[in-house]
Amino acid sequence: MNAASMKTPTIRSLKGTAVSVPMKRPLGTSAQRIDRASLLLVDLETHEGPVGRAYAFCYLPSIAQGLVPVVAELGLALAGLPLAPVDLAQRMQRHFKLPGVAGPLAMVASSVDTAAWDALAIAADLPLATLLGAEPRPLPAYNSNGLGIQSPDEAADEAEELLEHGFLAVKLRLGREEAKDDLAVVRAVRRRLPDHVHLMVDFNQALTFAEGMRRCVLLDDEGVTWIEEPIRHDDYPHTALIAQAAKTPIQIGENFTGLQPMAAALAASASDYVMLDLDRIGGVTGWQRAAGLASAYGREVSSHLFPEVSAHLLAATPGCHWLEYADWADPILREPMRVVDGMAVVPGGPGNGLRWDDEAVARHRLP
Ligand code: SMN
Ligand code: MG
Repeated sequence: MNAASMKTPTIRSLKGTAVSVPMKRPLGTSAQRIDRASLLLVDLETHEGPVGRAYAFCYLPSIAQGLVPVVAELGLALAGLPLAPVDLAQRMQRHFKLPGVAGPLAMVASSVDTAAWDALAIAADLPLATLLGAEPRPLPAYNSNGLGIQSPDEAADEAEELLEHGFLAVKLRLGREEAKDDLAVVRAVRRRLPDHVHLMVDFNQALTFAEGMRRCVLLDDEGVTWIEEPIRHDDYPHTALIAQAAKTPIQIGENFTGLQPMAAALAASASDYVMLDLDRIGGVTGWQRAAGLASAYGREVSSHLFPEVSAHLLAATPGCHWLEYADWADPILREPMRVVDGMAVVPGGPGNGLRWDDEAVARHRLP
């Protein structure tokens, strides 16, 4: 290889596209019912040819739409720069310094980072996992589709349906007014699932501290693998007290925006397990740093959303635990993620494997 062919590619442009795609199984959380996935698709073009891709899960259609010009403006600031994600991350921190790298702006910075790593892996002709130093391998996945707030019978039926593709774990949303109503659903679902199937539960921050203490201990002997976000996501001292009181491991992390909250949570022993959200933690660059932090504290690491890219990252994460599988981006993907015998398949082609189905994108595009 001559020196010229080894030059770092340079960024040509960034493009954001907002889409809203119907979800097969609506998700009724304690906070809100979601029945469409509002996604911001990010394309990063390089002068040399490789195009990097990522998407952000924006929760509301207006957020996806509102971020399209933000991506275009960031593209003007990054055009011509080398495709060097660590340097780009610093540049993006500066770009968003005054408004603050939080909420939707953190999603933009994270997805551009993810797209940059994709383009880099494509330029290197390697799967992202391989570029990060890990062999692509099948990963244990839990089925996070469906299982929103619903009746015990409906939840038990749905839990059974979710075992298709050999899933060995599912996640149930909790946080009803009354603890006894949550408990009735946990018991109905647990009874219906074979013993070896894991059942995770997620309160989505529904409880006060006092209720959290009471309701997490109530689940002590109900066969639950983890209890997620029982109280406010950023109340680490009280989450730590709940983790001490409850037998079931406590899981938090989907709301860590950047490394500082995660460092504070780990220092406070807030949870037994941590999960990382690619779009809040800082894309591939942020995830790798977070994986190091989790490893220093000896914590198991799971993923939150973005199964397609998180699979590459989890393969390269010490303490790799569970991949959260959801099919929410499938309608706009040319090759949706595959799960075989409950294990997610890390795509073996170059890059992270995200390719848009252009016709579907046009159909679901938001104005
Ligand atoms: C969740 C994910 C996506 C939208 C709403 C809620 C949930 C999870 O907290 O962990 O899957
Ligand atoms: Mg959650």
